[in-house]
Amino acid sequence: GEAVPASQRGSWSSFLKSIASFSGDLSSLTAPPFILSPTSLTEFPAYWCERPELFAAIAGHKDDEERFLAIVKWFIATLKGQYTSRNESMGSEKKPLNPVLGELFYGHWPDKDDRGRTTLVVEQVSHHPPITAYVIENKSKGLNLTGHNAQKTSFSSSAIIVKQIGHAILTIDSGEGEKEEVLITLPKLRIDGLWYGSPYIELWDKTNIQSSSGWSSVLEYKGKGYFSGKIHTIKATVSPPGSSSVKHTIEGQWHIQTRDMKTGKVFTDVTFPKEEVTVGPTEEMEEFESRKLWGLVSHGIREGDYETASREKSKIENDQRQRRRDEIAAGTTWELKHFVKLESDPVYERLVEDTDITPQEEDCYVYGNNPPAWLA
Ligand code: 0T9
Repeated sequence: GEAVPASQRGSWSSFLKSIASFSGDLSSLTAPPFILSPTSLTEFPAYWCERPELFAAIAGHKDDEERFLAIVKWFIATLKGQYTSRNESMGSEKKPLNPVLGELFYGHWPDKDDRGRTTLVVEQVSHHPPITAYVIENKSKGLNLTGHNAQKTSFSSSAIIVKQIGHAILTIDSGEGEKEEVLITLPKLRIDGLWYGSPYIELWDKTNIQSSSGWSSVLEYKGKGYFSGKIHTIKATVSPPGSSSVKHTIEGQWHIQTRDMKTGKVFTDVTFPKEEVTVGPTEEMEEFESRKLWGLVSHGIREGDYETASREKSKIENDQRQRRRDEIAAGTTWELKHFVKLESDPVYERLVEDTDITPQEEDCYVYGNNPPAWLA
């Protein structure tokens, strides 16, 4: 492959062979150095808020329909960061660091232009299988996004197929009357470009956004060769309460622009820079905060010092194995810091009633509200 350094071709092809003969948790497979990312998966939930003004804008509408359109707009605008930003910053999709149980990631987006301050709390709530839980809050606007993420991977001819397990619930508290609750399901992914050593993501299938106000949207994803022949294509339809009739249709490419098909007006435009999350200094972090925990590994990967990276990674993994052994010996289990596990999410159950959205199949996590000191 072209993007694979000559010295790593052998290990890349054996990595691909192991992917092909394997399904389940890819995160545990050892990959050649050139494809390693210095960033842990616990940082990924920040992608939900890299357009903080669009998130805040959701709270700015009294009308149910207008507010719902603001939700769809914010959601579509997050896709570019979620699914193409590694290609932009590192040249291709890379294999993220596999978080340890209890790994934490904290950050915020400062208040600016009346948008309010938005905070992020992430915790790795399971290691096998990897599950990441997060909460993003803008208290001054009454917004809370709580979600969790896991993946089921399989291999099909030349691509990795990723089914995302998990969902997000957006709660909007206007301070008057009942809170609005909105379920967001997650798209499926296809990772192509593997043979050349330059993986990239395409989205497929769909996302449902279902609000307790009754407004709903189905967002369909297609890649090259489907409805427009273009990459990263999206078509969203928005329907009023109690009806499957379509009131709005939005079409375009999620990494560039989409338009409202009725008015012809631009609906989302992500061709200007996003705002990365602000994170405190690493020196002040606790042991399990992602950038502190992986500091030496990430540094090694960034500097091309893979010997140090792999030595430091082994140290972390051995420490984890020892902790699990100690827990078994002591008859204890790891205690989560911020999240509580539920077998089923009552909000999900309620919102999918009378819809054709798949019933919840996985455990879920709710915020236990034990905020880190800096956030309180
Ligand atoms: C939630 C997102 C998710 C996490 C990543 C599949 C993937 C792990 C999960 C779904 C975020 O909101 C959005 C974006 C990217 C997804 C990752 C892309 C990826 O390749 C990894 C998997 C586990 C791999 O590392 C596969 C091997 C690698 C060599 C291909 C680059």
